[in-house]
Amino acid sequence: MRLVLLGPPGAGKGTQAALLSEKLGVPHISTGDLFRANISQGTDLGKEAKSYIDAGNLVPAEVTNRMVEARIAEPDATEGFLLDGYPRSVEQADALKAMLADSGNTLDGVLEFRVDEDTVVARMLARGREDDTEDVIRNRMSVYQSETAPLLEYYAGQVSTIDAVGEVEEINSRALAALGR
Ligand code: B4P
Repeated sequence: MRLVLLGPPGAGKGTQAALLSEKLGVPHISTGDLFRANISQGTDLGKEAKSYIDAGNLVPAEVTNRMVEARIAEPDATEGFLLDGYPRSVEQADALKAMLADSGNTLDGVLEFRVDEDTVVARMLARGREDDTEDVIRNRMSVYQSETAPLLEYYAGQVSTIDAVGEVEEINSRALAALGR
């Protein structure tokens, strides 16, 4: 099963992806986690990504696309994956389409986690990651609206919208139901 998880920053995509990955038996691939691992290991990719992440801007698409292409080519992803936080722009979505076509695959679906802005800001302030300051969060929200929200139109007909306000387990049940599980 090849799925894309969409939703604003702090919508709980990472939280839900971890649960879904276990239940569906496919790897959880989070571009945010991959960037943070590169930053903590001090790799060239991490050095390049850090300033964008600290400001709440998107890391350039060519860097991100290359990283994802390498990750989905790994053996654990041949039968499927959950993409969390990727694609985040139409340019990235076009790149993903080309990557999948190269391997003779297509997407099986897109889950949109829908939640209001006040809830996500409160969740992220409570989490307190380095890029979770109020200014940076507001910028990430505005980047989401301009760059990522157009993907709902891009994937029209493939999107299942999940109400992402509530308890984690309750939201997980909604996501599984949307997938017919
Ligand atoms: P991400 O790591 O993807 O960060 P996120 O959108 O904030 O997280 P998510 O929606 O997964 O929320 P989470 O489950 O953690 O991106 C960080 C940065 O990396 C971006 O700003 C960008 O710079 C860069 N980046 C990433 N991907 C990129 C790409 N494709 N292209 C370019 N740049 C890219 O949940 C948030 C909090 O809420 C947690 O504390 C969680 O415990 C809590 N929570 C979750 N569900 C809850 C619930 N039901 N109730 C209460 N709290 C809940």
